Amino acid sequence: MDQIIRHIKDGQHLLIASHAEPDGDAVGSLVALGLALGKFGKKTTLYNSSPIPAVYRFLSGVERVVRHIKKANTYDIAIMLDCGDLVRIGEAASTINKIPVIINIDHHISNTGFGHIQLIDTTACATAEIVYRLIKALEIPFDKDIATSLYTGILTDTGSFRFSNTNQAAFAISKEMTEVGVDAHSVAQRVFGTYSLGRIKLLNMALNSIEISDNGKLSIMTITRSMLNATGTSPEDLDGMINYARRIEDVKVAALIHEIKNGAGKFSNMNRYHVSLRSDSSVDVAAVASKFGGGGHRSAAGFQIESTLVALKTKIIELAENL
Ligand SMILES: [Mn+2]
Repeated sequence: MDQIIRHIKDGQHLLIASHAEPDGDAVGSLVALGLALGKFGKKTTLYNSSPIPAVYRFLSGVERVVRHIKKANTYDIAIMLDCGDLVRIGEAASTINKIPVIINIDHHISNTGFGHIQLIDTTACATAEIVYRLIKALEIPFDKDIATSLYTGILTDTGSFRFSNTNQAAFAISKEMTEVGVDAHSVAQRVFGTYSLGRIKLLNMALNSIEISDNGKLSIMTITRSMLNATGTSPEDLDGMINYARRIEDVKVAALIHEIKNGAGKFSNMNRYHVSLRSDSSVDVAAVASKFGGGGHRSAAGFQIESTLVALKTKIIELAENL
């Protein structure tokens, strides 16, 4: 923390970024730190390679997030948030790699330890918790906008204070942020309040796709590109759908298979898939995901793979039998 503070104080132009296809923690941490360092008198650029999901666009400061960065020598420091691996940043990863000081702030157990300085706390409920500590250590006063971003990060990453990463800090920070002006009801309305009709239709298809392994311990939900096309939805609409597969009685692990694009191979039935894994925490899905080159937390992890759908399901079911 002391090293990071020294670098921030000396920094001229700081690049702050979070992982592609951002969730509430990735957006909230990014915006909160950007607003806070702005108040601290620092020149900052906020970067995310993906569009900000509609449900998080109410946060003040998201309009500052850009999808492209300038040459590496524009910035003297890069602060990477909620990003287990530098490649998760997306397109700009190779440019960021050339920035003189890379600071890695995260709570993923699978973090590769990339960068020059690491502030990784796997007991933190969200990266927003660590960003809170950093803002506090810099003695930057919280205001309603910073507080709302941090609260959104904690609210979403803890699944509304229900997931196993929900700790005392989640409540303590949330209490402090409400004292600074966070309107918990209005945040909840924005983040969880309404769904587009397309998203409800996609949910219907996703529920129909659920398969259960013979031993009843694994559920698989499959979402193809044609489902997204048919419902006019985008990948951000998948957010949270895996929880329906995870909540089924006796299920210990849920897998969401999301078809991303055609495979590079010559066989037309090969596709690139993103697989999200969730467990009731009796199974370490980060360990499972790492076998496929992915990562995450004990009860929430993921990986990408090029495969046929049938072969991929077979692999996942084999895994279930070994649970
Ligand atoms: Mn997070």
